[in-house]
Amino acid sequence: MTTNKTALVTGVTGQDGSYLAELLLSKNYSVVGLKRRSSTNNNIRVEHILDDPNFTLEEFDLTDPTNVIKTIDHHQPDEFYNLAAQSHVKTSFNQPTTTICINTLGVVNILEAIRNYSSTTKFYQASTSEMFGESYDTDKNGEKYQDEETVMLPQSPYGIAKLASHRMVQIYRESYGLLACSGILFNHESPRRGENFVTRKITKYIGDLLASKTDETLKLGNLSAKRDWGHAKDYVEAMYLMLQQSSQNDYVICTEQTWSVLDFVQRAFSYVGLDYKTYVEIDESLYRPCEVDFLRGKNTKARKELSWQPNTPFDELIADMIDADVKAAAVNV
Ligand code: NAP
Ligand code: F7E
Repeated sequence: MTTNKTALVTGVTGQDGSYLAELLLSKNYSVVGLKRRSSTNNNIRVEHILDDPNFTLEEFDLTDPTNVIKTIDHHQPDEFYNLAAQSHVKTSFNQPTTTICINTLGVVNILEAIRNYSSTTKFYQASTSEMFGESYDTDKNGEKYQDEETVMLPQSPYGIAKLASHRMVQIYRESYGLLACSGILFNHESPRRGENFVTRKITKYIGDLLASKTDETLKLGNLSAKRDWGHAKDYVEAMYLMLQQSSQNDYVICTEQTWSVLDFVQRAFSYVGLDYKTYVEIDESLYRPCEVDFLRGKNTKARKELSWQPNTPFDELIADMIDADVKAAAVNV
């Protein structure tokens, strides 16, 4: 089967990168997955597509401007999806400089390379609901929400770094006519979620517990924070749709529902017939210096202009993650 478009995907070894690469391959793209060098094999999330003739992996680090220029100039891609990031909010408090280097300067490197060497390339930037921080609007029923018009007041080095690159994308679009957009994605999870994000930490613990691989308690931080949690598989569809539009724009992608971390914990343990209180312990060292207390998006613009909608209810997401972790733990006993 001949392919007609080439897409470059940074962060392809991550959760979203792996799902997006799969989606683009299913649409007959030629996909170049860009990954930074590592001393050990971290291809686990893309192992199943490595043999696909339309998929190649290349070494790439977005903090290296020459490397970025050469890669983009060489491929002249139709589409470039930038999913690479230092993506952990708590880590960003301990490594603010690294976070700014990757999440802000790295994006500027890509924008400059596209502007100067491949100006017809369409560009997608992975922006985030963390940019809203402590800010929200209130609708006529008194419900709090965030959408494309909500003021952004980030509460972490991660949020600030992402907001700087978000604004850069807007500036390159408006000043130089770059075909560039940002998806403002709220939290999205899956069985491929990194193990140090709270949802996966919980579901992996449950898998290990049921396989008798742990007899320790599950240590968690702040259980009262609220998040709008969707499924990563649904969200990569939105990324693709954004680059198929005739002009580029920014979109909030979310489920419009909000749940506390405690809601997730309770439902996850109850899915396997257990009471979380027996297993969970609060560890204050896991609290953040500054927390985002409430996130609930409104996706009206994406529904209308992209015909996108989330397809995975909260309980289905939890079930998908637990089923996968229970299966993996049982296999690896
Ligand atoms: P993830 O699983 O942590 O993946 C991040 C990817 O970036 C990994 O492949 C990582 O490579 C790569 N990377 C990090 N630094 C790099 C560098 N200097 N050069 C090249 N690659 C580098 O994150 P994710 O959950 O898939 O999220 C994808 C993107 O969406 C990120 O930009 C994240 O900030 C953003 N986002 C995520 C969410 C969410 O809820 N998941 C919500 C909003 C926005 P290694 O494998 O070598 O570490
Ligand atoms: O924390 C609380 C924590 O690390 C969620 C990233 O993908 O989404 C993600 O960022 C909540 C926070 O995700 C633990 O304090 C309690 O309130 O899973 P998380 P995040 O910080 O919301 C946004 C949209 C992104 O863009 C980011 O890239 O859970 N929490 N106990 C905990 N969090 C962690 N990680 N570990 C705990 O033990």
